[in-house]
Order: sequence, then structure tokens, then C-alpha cells
Amino acid sequence: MKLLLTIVQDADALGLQEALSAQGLQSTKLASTGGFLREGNTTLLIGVEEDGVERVKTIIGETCRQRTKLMSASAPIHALEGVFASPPLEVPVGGAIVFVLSVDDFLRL
Ligand code: 2BA
Repeated sequence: MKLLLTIVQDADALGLQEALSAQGLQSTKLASTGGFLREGNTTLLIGVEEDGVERVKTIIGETCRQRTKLMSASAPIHALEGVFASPPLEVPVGGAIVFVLSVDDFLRL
């Protein structure tokens, strides 16, 4: 068995969970925060047999899309007269980051 630890944008999370569920695949949704943008994102835990991994990757690819987020390049300095902040940086985010982990054991107790 494999565990696909999948980080997606919040806007794609519901559609991905619905698409997985429609194919009889289970997932668990966790709220997470990106270390770079420090904005919320979603981590899905998707446990699947090895022969289902490619199918899950396809669903993720079809469901999650890349977007651009604006990131403030510097701390706010509006209090300083005559000092201008750098323009916000455009950062591409997603579609999805996927870690494929091997599962030693899967128990339902
Ligand atoms: P964040 O860490 O908030 O990163 C958001 C986006 O910012 C990234 O999109 C990437 O395009 C950009 N970025 C990240 N670090 C950067 C840096 N040092 N310099 C320039 N640009 C940088 P994605 O690559 O699509 O990642 C989306 C989210 O997936 C990340 O949100 C993070 O939560 C997670 N992630 C990505 N790579 C990871 C990794 N190796 N380990 C753990 N989590 C990861």
C-alpha cells in the first residue's frame, strides 16, 4: 500500500475529495499552512493500493490547477514617510505537491 501525502490549494480540495470519492477512493483532509507564503492550504492523506497510485495521480492532475498568488516582498513600512515598499511578488502555487510514501502496515482495529 502507498500513502499519497498531497498538498493542494484550498480552492481545489473539495473537488479533489469529491473526485476521489466518486472513484471509491478514501481520503482525509487536514488544514495546513505553507512555510513560504504562510497561507492556508490543504493536505490530503490518500491511502491506496499500489496499482491505484497512477489513477490517483491522474485525478489530482485533472482536479488541481496552478494559480498565481501575490506575496508582499517586504514588511509593511507605510509608517515611514518617503519610503516605498517593493511591489508584491507573483508566486506560482500548485497544482499539487505529492509525496508518495510506502506504508509498512495498514490496520483497521
Ligand atoms: P508554500 O510554502 O507557501 O509555497 C507556495 C509557493 O511559493 C510554492 O508553490 C512555490 O512556487 C513558491 N516557493 C516556495 N518556497 C520558495 C522559495 N524558497 N523561493 C521561491 N519560491 C518559493 P508550490 O511549490 O506549488 O508549493 C505549494 C505548497 O506545497 C507550499 O506552500 C508548501 O506548503 C507545500 N510544499 C511544497 N514543497 C514542499 C516540500 N518540499 N516539503 C513540504 N511541503 C512542501
